[in-house]
Amino acid sequence: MEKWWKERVVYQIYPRSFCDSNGDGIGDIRGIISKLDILKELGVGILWLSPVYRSPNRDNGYDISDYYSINPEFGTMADMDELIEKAAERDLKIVMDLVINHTSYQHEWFIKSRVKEEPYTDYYIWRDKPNKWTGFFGGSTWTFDEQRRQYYLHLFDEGQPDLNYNNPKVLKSVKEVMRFWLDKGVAGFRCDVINVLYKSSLKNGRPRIALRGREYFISQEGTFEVLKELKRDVLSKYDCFTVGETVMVSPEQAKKLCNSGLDMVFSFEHMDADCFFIKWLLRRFKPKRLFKALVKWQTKAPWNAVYLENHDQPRSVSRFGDDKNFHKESAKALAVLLLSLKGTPYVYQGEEIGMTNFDFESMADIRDVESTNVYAIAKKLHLSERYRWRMIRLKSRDNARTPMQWSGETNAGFSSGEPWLKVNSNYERVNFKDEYAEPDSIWNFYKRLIAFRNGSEVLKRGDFIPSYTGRDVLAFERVLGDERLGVVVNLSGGRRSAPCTGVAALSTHGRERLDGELQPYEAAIFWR
Ligand code: ISL
Ligand code: CA
Repeated sequence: MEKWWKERVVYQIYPRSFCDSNGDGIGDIRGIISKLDILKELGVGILWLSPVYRSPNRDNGYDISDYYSINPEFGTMADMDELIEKAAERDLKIVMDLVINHTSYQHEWFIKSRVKEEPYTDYYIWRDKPNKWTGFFGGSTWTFDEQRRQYYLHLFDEGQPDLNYNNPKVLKSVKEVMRFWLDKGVAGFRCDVINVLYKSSLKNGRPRIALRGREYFISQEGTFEVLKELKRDVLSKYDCFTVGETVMVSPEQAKKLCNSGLDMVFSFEHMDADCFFIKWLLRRFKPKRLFKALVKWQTKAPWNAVYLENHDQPRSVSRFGDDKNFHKESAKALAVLLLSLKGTPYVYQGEEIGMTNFDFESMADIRDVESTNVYAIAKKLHLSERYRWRMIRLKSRDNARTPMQWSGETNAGFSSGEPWLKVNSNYERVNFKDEYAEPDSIWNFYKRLIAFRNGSEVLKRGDFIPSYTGRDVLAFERVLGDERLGVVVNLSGGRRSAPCTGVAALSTHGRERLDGELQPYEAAIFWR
């Protein structure tokens, strides 16, 4: 028997945009509870919730002001307990987002740190003078605090001060937080930006276009030590798992992070298939770049967290598929890719019904702090209005955050009130209710694929063996003992041939045999 977290498919919920039970326009925990049966039917086995803790929402919950309470917008601790219980009744495990690189500036620790109240004086990183580092959302990583008359470090928004991992008291507090949630019965953590925790120096570092200073905060020795300690003192005492979100790691570093206590990591190399190194430097998407990065990680990392979408990334069908001419086909082809690679697959809410990027027309509709910051910086750099909007339209994180489209009714069935972020106007065409009813839909294809995977030892555990990486086509095998499954994916709007013949187990085009010829965006899993 493999570990359960290697065998199950994960479903990521962005609670704010999932389902609103009380009409205030904000998704909530009771909304999630109301959808558990549908998620069970889809076949997923683990639910990862983006942060639901108390937060002033500068970064939609990734700025936590109290790790021990639920944001009232989302419900109460009693609702959370009920969610964990009702999920368990259906054998669904709940995974929490653990954001411990930083807290909110409204966290009690920070408020006390500002006035040097012990033991919080050194919970954060304070300096009399800022260095030249630049942060994830652009601009300086330092903000002056009037009360303390010093600058504090924040790799993200100024509302997200970084914790000081040179202070053992910080780690002690973090361990308490983790135990609290594990004792409640959650099954693990998705660890936010986990490889930047430890800052080994505050020297300027060499000049760079993005993330100056990173040689002192990415994957530093101190971070590995922190992870080992968390594993030893907390994680190893529970039947749980961790997936680390890691920025700029190589497969070798991923291995090291896993040896230090994480069970798997989200890497980002395949997310560069449509940009140069940072997401804002746009270039045209090329399937081959995506395939190459995936194959590299498949063959080099110990165990992958496989994903094509999350709450920070544009929608995959708009980005790697064709949401205009081949919406259904390309969404299904991407599903085959996601669910047949080796590793634990992560489906992001809405991906299973082919939700697309937003159709907003101006910054007035944008809510994401990263987008507004970057847009302002681009303006200062005198980039044209047109280019700036193109950047936002293609890459804004709000693309993935528009409300879940449950039906063709008012507000896509997400809420009876005005949603916090505009619904995509294609909801009458793209929505769960219709997808559920239509046997040949994307949702039903996901359901069949997940069921197939859940019942297939070779897909869950088999080796990954690449067989063909073309410009638009990827083919590989999964092998376990003498069982062999072939997988082929065409990510182009043209007909392609590829070395694949066999009997189809699952096909995007309802095909029974593979004969080496593929239709636009055709993909299949087949027996060789
Ligand atoms: O969003 C990104 C690219 O679009 C990344 O730079 C992202 O900010 C980075 O991967 C870290 O993401 C995580 O931590 C952030 C939070 O805003 C993100 O939502 C979260 O996934 C700070 O907590
Ligand atoms: Ca609500």
